[in-house]
Amino acid sequence: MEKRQDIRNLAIIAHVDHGKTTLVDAMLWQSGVFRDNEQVAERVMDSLDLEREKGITIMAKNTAIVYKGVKINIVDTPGHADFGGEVERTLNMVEGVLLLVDATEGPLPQTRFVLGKALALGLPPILVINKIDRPDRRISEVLDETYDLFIDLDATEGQLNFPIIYTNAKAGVALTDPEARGRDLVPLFDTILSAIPAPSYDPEAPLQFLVTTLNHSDYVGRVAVGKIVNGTLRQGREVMLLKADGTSRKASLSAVYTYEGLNRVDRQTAEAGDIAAVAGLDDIFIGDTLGDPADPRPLPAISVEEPTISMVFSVNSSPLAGKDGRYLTSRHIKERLDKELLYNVSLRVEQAENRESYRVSARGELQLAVLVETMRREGFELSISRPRVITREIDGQLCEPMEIATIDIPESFIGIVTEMLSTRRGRMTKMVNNGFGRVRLEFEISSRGLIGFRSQFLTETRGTGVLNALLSGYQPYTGEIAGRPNGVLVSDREGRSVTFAIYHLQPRGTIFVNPGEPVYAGMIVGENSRSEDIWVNITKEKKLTNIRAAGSDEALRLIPPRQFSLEQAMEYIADDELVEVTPSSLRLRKMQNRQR
Ligand SMILES: Nc1nc2c(ncn2[C@@H]2O[C@H](COP(=O)(O)OP(=O)(O)OP(=O)(O)O)[C@@H](O)[C@H]2O)c(=O)[nH]1
Ligand SMILES: [Mg+2]
Repeated sequence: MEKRQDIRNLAIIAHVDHGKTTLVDAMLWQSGVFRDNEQVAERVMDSLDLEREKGITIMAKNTAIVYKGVKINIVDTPGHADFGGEVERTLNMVEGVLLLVDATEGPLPQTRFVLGKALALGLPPILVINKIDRPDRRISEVLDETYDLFIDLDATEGQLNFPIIYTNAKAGVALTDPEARGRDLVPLFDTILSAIPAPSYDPEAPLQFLVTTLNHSDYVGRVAVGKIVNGTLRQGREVMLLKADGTSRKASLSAVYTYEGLNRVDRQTAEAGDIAAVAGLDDIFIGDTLGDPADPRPLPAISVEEPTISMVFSVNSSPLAGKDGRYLTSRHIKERLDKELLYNVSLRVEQAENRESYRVSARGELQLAVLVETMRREGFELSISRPRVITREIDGQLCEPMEIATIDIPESFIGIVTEMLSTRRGRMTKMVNNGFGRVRLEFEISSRGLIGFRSQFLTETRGTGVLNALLSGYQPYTGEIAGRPNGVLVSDREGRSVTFAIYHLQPRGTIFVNPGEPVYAGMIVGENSRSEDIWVNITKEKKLTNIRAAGSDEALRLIPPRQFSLEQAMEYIADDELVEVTPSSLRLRKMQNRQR
């Protein structure tokens, strides 16, 4: 075996929001990728619209910088648990990881998940304690908690000897001693060169390129990103495409790229050890190998965790369908989902019971919500059902996905939160008081029990609570969990909502619509304060019995309606309800348009 001393490949992994993308920004700036006066967006790697809006990374992305003559390929990964599949795959192209941990929050569920994957692959970590500028930082405790986590995950002696770097990613400062002063990321760059192994390869072996990510380019079509394990990629050269299912065919590479800063740069050749991308193969998929036609040697296929939650996507059948969307039919929806499957490996799509519907399975609600949000921006209309967990039969027993929920709250909310979770059949496994007036609780709870919990939790803790959850595996079914405690107010006819009617319905619960909004029979216009559903006339006008009363509607004070985000709407609805999604509106509705 030989080593590419001029290359390092690493992935940055962490729990959501611990600062990965911000650190990549600083690394890009300090390695001279941008001109001094260049206008560059903050968290430049978060380039998708939804990533910028939500402030989170959704897709893993590649970049490369040069430091002391060594090319450092960096993969920025998402920290949100729903996109854990992205992280898992990208670990197949690197030789080490930067594990970021927030200096205040410490290791959280996703830290455990991503670190577990990295250690299992034998990747050496560099521990980066980030956000050391936070006034409430607690560096030594966080360090202890991180060591505990490594031990808990059965790290080897070698893996436990990780170097530690302290950073303020926002200011672009890295230190080997948290109390020292610093100006730049040099200590981090130097540690990367010394602690992350150079990629090794077999100079005698034929081409082996493992596909770990797919991108799309309007110019060249599908672009497959991965690591050149052995051999050389050459533009125009004939290669063997070895599919993960065992079939193979010859193909020719129309383009070969490597990374330089934020760009994918065209190359004649790319050599073993580097992270590269190829174009020209429209049927290439994640887990496939490109090999030498004279000596094809497939690499082990990549495994991705199975989906745990599913939701039915169907045609928008509401009376208001087709008003503002461009893509309405089940064929449109099917084609769009098929396209998504090409890039989104952790997703599954199957025909649902109804011919016009598809069951889409994913790793979590946010992953599904992101897909729906993307589709509506592209001009789709659809209706979606309440998310359901995917159960499995294990040894003849019905099992369901379980999660570890980590909750940070002010002490005063312990009672209410514990009660909410126990009615959802959660079991408290840990309680730590950090002494800042906040406590951290850990619960073991079914994924089913967590559906709809997040919004309730935020309301009850007045927005001060932080909830993180991580799938921990399958366990026997935990029993019935009561659904939404409240019934809904359902419009019994088509028309427009009217101030007068809303005013008189307000005392019954919480209204979801503004005056003047179109409504239809079966549309949910509010929440009942009691448990049953009531069908109401929200279009009722005041009878104009005398002149003075006319127009006095303005005097009726309305409480602002409750508005739902897509995720909140998905979590809110019951089994016999749907969310109607169009490019410009979200409406909740009953599946039936008549009271039964
Ligand atoms: N005070 C402080 N804030 C930081 C630091 N690094 C990052 N942040 C902030 O933390 C927030 C999250 O940063 P991101 O870089 O998006 O975190 P991330 O790990 O990429 O998040 P995901 O990709 O969604 O998992 C942003 O508001 C950053 O400005 C730091 O060193 N100090
Ligand atoms: Mg990020």
